[in-house]
Amino acid sequence: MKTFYSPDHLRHAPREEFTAGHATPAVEVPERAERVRARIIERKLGPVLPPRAFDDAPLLRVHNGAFIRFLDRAHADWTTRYGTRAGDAAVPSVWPARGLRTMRDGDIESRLGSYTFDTATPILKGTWQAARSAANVVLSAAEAVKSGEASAFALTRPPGHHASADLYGGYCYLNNVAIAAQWLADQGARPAILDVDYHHGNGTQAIFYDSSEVLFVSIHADPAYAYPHFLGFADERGAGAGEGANLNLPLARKTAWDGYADALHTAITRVRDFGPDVVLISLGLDTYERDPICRLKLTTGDYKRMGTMLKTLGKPTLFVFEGGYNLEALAENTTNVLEAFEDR
Ligand code: Q9C
Ligand code: ZN
Repeated sequence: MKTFYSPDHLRHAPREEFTAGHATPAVEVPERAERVRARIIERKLGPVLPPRAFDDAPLLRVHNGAFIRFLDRAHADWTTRYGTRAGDAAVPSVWPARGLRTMRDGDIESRLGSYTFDTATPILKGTWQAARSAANVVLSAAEAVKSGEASAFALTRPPGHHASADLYGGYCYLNNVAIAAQWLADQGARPAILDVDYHHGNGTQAIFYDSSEVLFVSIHADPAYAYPHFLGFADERGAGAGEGANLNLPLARKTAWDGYADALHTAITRVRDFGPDVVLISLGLDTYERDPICRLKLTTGDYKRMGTMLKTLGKPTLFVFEGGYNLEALAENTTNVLEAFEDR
């Protein structure tokens, strides 16, 4: 299996996020992708290739143009406003909640509050370059699958599935998997997205909610107790033409492989019934039993079982890297999925 990777992700190196009112050490760090890349080479999964440069058109099929311009300029605008006094990271402290007015062309504070929904997703000097290169990575991997590869892995960082058309958050800025799915649909394909990250892919769901062109299925910790808290419930089934093309499978705390496999079987059945000609997997490994911020109970061996089950779909498959924060186990868990999928 070909892996696509850009070292530009190293430019996005958060040191802290704000969780439960405290500055806590960042978990979405460069070492994540570096460890996975090293393990792919050690296990001889296949070549690790640089992306080619795509223009902005595929991004603009998914994201709002003003949002993209905001992301590109936000850190410079923050520095102009605050210098180094406010530290390295642009993070808002106020939001246009109910009754307040969204201000997408206001000052930097208004724009930060209007374009994000949490305090965990800092904008650093190199964030835009990293996110923009991740879009090239996922598009290059999509192009490989489109040209006949049975599978490909986009080793994207920062992740993407929490970002919607005009909102960033959850460590995500551009929605990598959505950009690839829309690009594939625009090439005439019929894509299905299966999101196995611990967290609900609220951004991906929102982007395709009204669409019957792209199926979205997500298995995740129930938002009744888990981030992103405000989307990802079982009654969200799509709207308009997209009615029925969205399936959420929320899981109870501490679900282990048996319960997880039931949901995965349901998800795979729905994907098969949709009749896709390409499958995109939002591959988060934060369902792991010792993930530092999550509460499901998958083991390192279970990721092989996951790869074997995904293989039964028998479709060209694009794996897109999302979350997973246990640095000791992340590379093994990731390559277990990919290797089991390839095994014949
Ligand atoms: N107290 C991804 O896995 N912070 N994003 C949660 C919990 C945000 C996760 C705070 C978690 C985002 C791609
Ligand atoms: Zn996650």
